[in-house]
Amino acid sequence: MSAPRLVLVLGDQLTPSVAALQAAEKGRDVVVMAEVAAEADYVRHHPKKIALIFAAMRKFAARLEEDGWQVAYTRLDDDENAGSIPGELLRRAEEHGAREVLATRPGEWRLIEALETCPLDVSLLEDTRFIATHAEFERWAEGRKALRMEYFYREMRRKTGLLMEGDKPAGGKWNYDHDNRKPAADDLFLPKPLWFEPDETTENALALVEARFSGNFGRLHPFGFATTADQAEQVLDHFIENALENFGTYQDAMLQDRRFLYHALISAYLNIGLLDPLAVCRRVEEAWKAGKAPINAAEGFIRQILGWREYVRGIYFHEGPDYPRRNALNHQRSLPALYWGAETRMNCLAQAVRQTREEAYAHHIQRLMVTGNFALIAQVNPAEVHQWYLEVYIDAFEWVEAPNTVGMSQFADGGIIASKPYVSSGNYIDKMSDYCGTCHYSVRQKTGQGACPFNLLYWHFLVRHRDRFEGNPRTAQMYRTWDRMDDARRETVLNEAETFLDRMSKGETI
Ligand code: FAD
Ligand code: DLZ
Ligand code: SF4
Repeated sequence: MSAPRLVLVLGDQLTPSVAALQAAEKGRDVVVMAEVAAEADYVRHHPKKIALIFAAMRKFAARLEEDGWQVAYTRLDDDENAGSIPGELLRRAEEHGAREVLATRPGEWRLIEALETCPLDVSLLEDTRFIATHAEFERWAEGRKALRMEYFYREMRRKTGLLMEGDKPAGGKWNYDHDNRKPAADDLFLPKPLWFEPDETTENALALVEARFSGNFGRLHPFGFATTADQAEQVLDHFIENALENFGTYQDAMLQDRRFLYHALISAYLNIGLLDPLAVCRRVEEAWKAGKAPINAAEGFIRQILGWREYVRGIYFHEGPDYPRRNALNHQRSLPALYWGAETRMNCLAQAVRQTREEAYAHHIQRLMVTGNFALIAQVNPAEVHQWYLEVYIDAFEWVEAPNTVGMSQFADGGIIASKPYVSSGNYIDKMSDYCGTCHYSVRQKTGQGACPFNLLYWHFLVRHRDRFEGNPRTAQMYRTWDRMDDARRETVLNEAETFLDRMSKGETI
């Protein structure tokens, strides 16, 4: 029999359809899975994220063994653990007399480079779990002046036939976002997230994480995440049955005691391989066809996965390894301690951070228009913002996190992803949430003692970057509003904003 090959399956590649497994031969090849310090420590991940990945890896390995695969699995606390993925491959290569490695291209430049320089014969196979191939994205991007998601999304609709009637979009419009901006009223019938009581395997992973990572930001217990593909399917079913109908309408709403609203809570499962993106979109399309959800909900949801998720991945690989370090606006302040749970009087931030610490989850608008918006108008160094998002969310992997943070949220790529900076005064937060009612600051107050800091920093940001944004049709109107204010008021806003930023930089409670 020919020599065995090693088949690498990473912690976010947990599906039998992953390319390396598809290319391998059962009975000949050895699947290598390893919990390693290099992956668990390269940032201080939220403890829930590490527990999810280790529990899901262990269960997936057991499933592969049941299916007849030979699996060499290394636990984090195994004595011989080499500490890194290339180290584990070398150790297993020696053990099994193997030279060749089949690997699915990782979702992060750091690990791609580590595999490319590993002294074994590593074949990096394209990750076929995505709907667009790299070649398709590159063909779409070639020669375009602006890489806007909306046009890429239309290509993907045509490619997959999702929500298409012949060559026309279902219902006559490509995008129903216009119907999707309602603030939420608290609703007693809001769906409750599904909860999975930890089994023995999950309990073991939790104990390991508690022993090794309890210093990381984030609460480990209680832990009720799905850790197998079957359970992740149940989460999807639950969403389709109970929340999809209202997903579009309340997509941007925020309520402080209703953390999950009508969101699907499936990003982590998609990102680690427990759910397949195209299959998820097809399920939602079926629900729409069956009359279970209106078009604005189905289209809004499918756009997030078929459009945004595929698009940000395309951008991450198109732009290259330096992308997460870009800083087009030259913002240099440090991330304030409130992001790590230090006291703040800003209720919106306190709520978003508390929820993040407890759940490893915040929905898109909390990430974009509360924590992201504040970091941007407070002119925080985007590299620090990027690191924060990578550390604190259960679904954070660099290919999806960096474009969302560095590009969409911080405008640090100079406008490749976002056609305008996502900044707002307190008004937007007040309109979309119930945060302001119980805040120390007054959202209606524009200056003076107790004025909402978003109201000051918003203008300060726009004034500082006037050269860049004044000519942008999407922000030009704001400069006209600013110019109409009287001089004294403008001076007060800018002085108060400076004072606030100085206090923030000195570490005072803000
Ligand atoms: P829903 O709101 O129910 O949406 C359904 C699905 O659409 C999600 O599960 C997700 O797979 C996909 N999706 C929605 N928006 C996006 C988007 N902008 N980019 C990619 N996919 C999207 N998402 C991650 O998966 N990992 C991250 O690390 C991540 N970091 C983010 C950082 C910032 C600053 C911002 C603004 C957004 C980030 N997002 C990230 C996108 C989005 O916030 C999450 O995908 C979403 O909140 C996950 O919750 P959900 O499953 O309930 O999503
Ligand atoms: C995120 C993560 C963690 C915490 N631990 C492991 C691990 O021990 N072993 C592993 O194979 N993968 C892990 N991962 C996922 C990787 O970091 C992920 O594959 C890369 O970031 C590329 O997306
Ligand atoms: Fe946030 Fe300002 Fe509202 Fe307070 S008043 S919750 S700081 S937007």
